[in-house]
Amino acid sequence: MVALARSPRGQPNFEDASAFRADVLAGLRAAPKRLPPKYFYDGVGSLLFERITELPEYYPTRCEMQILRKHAPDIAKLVPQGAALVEFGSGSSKKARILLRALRPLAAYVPVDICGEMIEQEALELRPDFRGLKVLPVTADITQNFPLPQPARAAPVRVGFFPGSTIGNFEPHEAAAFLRNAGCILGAGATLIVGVDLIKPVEVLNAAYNDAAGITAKFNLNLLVRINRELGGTFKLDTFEHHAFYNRERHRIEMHLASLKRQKVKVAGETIDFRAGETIHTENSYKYSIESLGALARGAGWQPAAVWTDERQYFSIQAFTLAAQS
Ligand code: AVJ
Repeated sequence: MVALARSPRGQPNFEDASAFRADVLAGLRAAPKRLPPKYFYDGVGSLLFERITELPEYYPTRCEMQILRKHAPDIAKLVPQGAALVEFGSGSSKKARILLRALRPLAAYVPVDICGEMIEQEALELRPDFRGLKVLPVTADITQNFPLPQPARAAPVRVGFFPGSTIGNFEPHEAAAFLRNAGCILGAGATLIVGVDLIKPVEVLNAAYNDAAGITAKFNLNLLVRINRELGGTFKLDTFEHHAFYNRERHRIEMHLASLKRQKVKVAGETIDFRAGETIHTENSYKYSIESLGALARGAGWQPAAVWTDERQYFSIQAFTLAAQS
């Protein structure tokens, strides 16, 4: 998982239990209270996220897949023969598969994720379908610098792939830091292909995070279920409510869990006080315009090269090339 976000997990994540405990306690002691969205993706959370991607209101996954399918031949033109493809925070390789089918022979496909077991599993499933392709998973935190496997380093160029609008889980300054770091990892001549959710009518955004079937609410509340199970928490699920809304000033969906009453909750032996209506901020999902992401990328040393969107302009796939010096 990205230090902050990630893409859909296919499996429980295997992060250090003590990091989970420390992050949860720090977040619940803070004012306002918050929890990192990366912890949504335990086994149940990953399955709930899969269900979210199939909801009628949740457009991003469908839009991105549609753009990828429709424009794969054009996107593939940005990836020279013999390049190495590096996927950041890959989770499931569902989207990479569409690209891989359209690409000329590659030096390697390098899925990078903090959850090692999952990408190893994905690699096992990918290899028989792409015979002759070197699939070289790397277990790493994509917000940090990490070494690429030798065949990827030896390739004439490297192309990054960061789908799923995972970039939207970062604060804008963190997104810029990620882009700069990706430039360092990929090196001279690199291209970066990023899937980004776009600013759109507020009703569409609000509906996508407040689905009628209540799956997003379950996904959000599952964080408390996980804390109860893994950290001996005493959260009563029926005393917290899912709140999700678009913050127009900051161009982001915010997700919160609101305490319906004044109460005390125990977590890892510590008592946490809640006022009636007090919330835990569990996620930001930033929305960009083509221009605003372009400006952010330029600031991080990348030159906008191409953009693809769906007809409604709900979602975008944006390509950048590394500026000569940055
Ligand atoms: C996987 C971070 C892109 O922000 O839309 C879906 C996660 N949260 N519904 C998003 C999510 C609530 C999703 N990302």
